[in-house]
Amino acid sequence: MDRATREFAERHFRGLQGRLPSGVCSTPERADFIEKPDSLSYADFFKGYLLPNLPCVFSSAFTEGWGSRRHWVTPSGKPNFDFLLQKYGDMVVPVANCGVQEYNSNPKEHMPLRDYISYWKEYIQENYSSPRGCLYLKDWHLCRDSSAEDVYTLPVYFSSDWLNEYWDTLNVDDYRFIYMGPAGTWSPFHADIFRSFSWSVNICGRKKWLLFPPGQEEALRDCHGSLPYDVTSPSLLDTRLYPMHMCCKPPLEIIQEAGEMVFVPSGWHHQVHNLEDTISINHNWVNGCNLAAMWRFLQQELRAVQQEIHEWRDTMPDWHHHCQVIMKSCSGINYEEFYHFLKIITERRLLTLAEKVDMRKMESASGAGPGPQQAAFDISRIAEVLALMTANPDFQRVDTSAFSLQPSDLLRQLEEAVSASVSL
Ligand SMILES: O=C(O)CCC(=O)C(=O)O
Ligand SMILES: [Fe+2]
Repeated sequence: MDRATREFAERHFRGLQGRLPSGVCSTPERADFIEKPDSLSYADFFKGYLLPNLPCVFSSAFTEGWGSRRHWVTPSGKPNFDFLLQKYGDMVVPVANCGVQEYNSNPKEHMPLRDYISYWKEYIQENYSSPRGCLYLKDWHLCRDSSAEDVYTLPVYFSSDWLNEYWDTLNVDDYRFIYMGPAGTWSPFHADIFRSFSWSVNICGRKKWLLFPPGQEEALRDCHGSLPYDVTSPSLLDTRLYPMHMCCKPPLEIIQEAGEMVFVPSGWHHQVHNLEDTISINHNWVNGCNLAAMWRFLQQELRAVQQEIHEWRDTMPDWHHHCQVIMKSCSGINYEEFYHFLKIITERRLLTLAEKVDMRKMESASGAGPGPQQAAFDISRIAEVLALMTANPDFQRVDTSAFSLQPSDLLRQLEEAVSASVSL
């Protein structure tokens, strides 16, 4: 990131004064299509899509050199089952049954990739049908479970990714996924975990995306306040069931071809259909641009838990602590872990700023990507969100006595770093 982009970004967030961009943003007619890799710099992407939280599609030229596009695909553009079997056949993968609705998702089982590929081949032979239903391999953590070298290279636009940076330091998990499935497999209506961004590349095949800007989902709630499982279901036209549906604008539709890369902004609800036999790679990611959205989401998650067990509030000692425990098991994160996440990212950015002279050389050499200006921007975003957090009564109830660094001390360090980086 260059200095001008950082100033632009900091002005953008100062203008919001701690609020998220308000209300429903209107649905764009179409998503921008970026044809040539050298026509869009990191700063262009940052200012044009990440900050305004707008989707875009990158052409297949951006992923031309990826090993997966060479090895995982046959010359006719179909999944290369032989290669995948030989390389990954023994690995155990998660598989969802698209034909069975369980709440707003699908039941999942685990099986060796070998068995999933046998199923897939049979499914094709039987004209895309099977007594086992329509099975979709989803959320396979290939990078966590094996070396994914030669599979793909992280595009620079998506390199400020604190979620994966944080989980990599803990060495237990990641938010890097492989999806594969026959034509007809699909992902039900959802917004991504923690209000993260996602990017998704088709290694082969085609997808149809239906995207709704943040806030539009309110018009898609049913008479009980629940979001739909399938936004294409005719039941949405029943005004008794979906009383606000007529206020909902049609979604932004994207047809994503082989090799193309879709950027999904934070908090945009979406539903995704594989139009052909498709393999895709995606990451979920959070950074300074959607950190406040993540914090707001965590507060909503806690509120939902509190509502669920409110009747025990007066009789249960440690009720607030129990809410945090339940939140961690339902949402994968609670306030303590979110604080730890902010602390780890802060420490890494303070290191970058301490080494800024070397980093500045690096930045100018590569011409893009994170460096001291990005670190300074990150620090300013964490400072803003941590200030909100330390003022939050539920966070104030978290027992921080065993924390290696008290939140007030971290906030002071951040504020000092923000002041020192003004002249950077
Ligand atoms: O490709 C799919 O089925 C779902 C992908 C998705 O939801 C995402 O990348 O956020
Ligand atoms: Fe998603």
